[in-house]
Amino acid sequence: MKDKEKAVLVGVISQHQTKEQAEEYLDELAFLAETAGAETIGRFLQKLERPDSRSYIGKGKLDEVANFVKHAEADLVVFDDELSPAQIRNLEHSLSCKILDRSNLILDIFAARAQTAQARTQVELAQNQYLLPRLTRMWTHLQKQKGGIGMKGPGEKEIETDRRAIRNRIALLKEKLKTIDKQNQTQRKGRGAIPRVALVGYTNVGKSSLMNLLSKAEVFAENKLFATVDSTVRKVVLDQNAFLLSDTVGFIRKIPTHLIESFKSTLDEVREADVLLHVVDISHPGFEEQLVVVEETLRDLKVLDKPSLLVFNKMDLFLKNNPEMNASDLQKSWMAKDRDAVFISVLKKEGIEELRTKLKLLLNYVASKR
Ligand SMILES: Nc1nc2c(ncn2[C@@H]2O[C@H](COP(=O)(O)OP(=O)(O)OP(=O)(O)O)[C@@H](O)[C@H]2O)c(=O)[nH]1
Ligand SMILES: [Mg+2]
Repeated sequence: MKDKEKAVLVGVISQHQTKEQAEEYLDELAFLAETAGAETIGRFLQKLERPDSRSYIGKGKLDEVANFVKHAEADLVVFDDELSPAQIRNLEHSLSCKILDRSNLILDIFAARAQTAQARTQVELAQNQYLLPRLTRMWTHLQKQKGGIGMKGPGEKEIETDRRAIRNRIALLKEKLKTIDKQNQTQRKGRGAIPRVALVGYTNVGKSSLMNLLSKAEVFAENKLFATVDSTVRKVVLDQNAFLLSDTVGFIRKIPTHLIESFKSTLDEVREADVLLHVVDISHPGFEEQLVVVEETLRDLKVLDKPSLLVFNKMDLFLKNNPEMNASDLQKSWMAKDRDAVFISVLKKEGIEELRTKLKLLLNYVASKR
């Protein structure tokens, strides 16, 4: 097996961030890099009001990174924000390796994970839209590289073609998606009046694991970001109540805009759900911010007002790290204040009965409104 590509990560600590937050963001970028198949060998952070418009970081810092890249023989440098064509051009002058940004990584992971025709088409659309304004720079600089991270999806053939070909491809993919959407709509209509519950949440919080537990389905779950890119729907019977449970792609901060746009139809499962189960990984140091990122995404999708239940998962890990806490303290805290919340561990199968009870109440409520 080929050795892992060696990656160097670069981020900016903006005005409104603490050093800890910036480190945590870089941890997430490292996790993304790992999921994409790279090994992180260096991390650089610089305090800046905002990323530098020419080279993302300042000249001095860039020299430092360039030096490190040279000596450590890094294969790629990953920047924690989407780079503009001008930034890529300038960085190319200073760094003698592959240059990627956060969006590249996410798109790459999605491309590797997409299974259905719908997800594959959606990812390819997002990749093409991302590439269009960066075409000349990205192509020439990536073309010199032999495959690897950042190169999944559009193949050599497309690399040689021009902007117009990419535009045509975008138009074609949009048409293809329209057709798939129509088929899916018909399929969903066929499901009848059975209530629908959607699992939503940040990536890697345990949505697929919970789906497996509740429906005994075998949905791919692992400790990687974006294990799930497609949607899966399963019928679940809770006592007398049957409902359809859907598991879908997780959210993340700074998600590439094109990706959200092209995944709109996958997110129809969320838009058309009667009840949302918002799963949160309470053991994650940044879970409060993740919760906000998800709520903002739900607001964008105009579904924030749907009946929902907050499901704080991975309580086993949380309690291990915080032995002084217990579930009843949490029930009284802000997390369960003015909203429905349960504290569970899918791993230990704890709190699942309470989750079932609360879900039943929500389903009854939904039924009474019909
Ligand atoms: N300790 C602990 N780990 C858990 C628990 N639930 C899930 N996990 C682990 O968390 C990781 C992510 O689980 P998934 O179910 O794939 O998460 P997901 O939300 O579907 O993730 P994406 O599809 O990547 O967005 C896996 O390694 C699970 O084994 C839990 O209650 N406790
Ligand atoms: Mg999943």
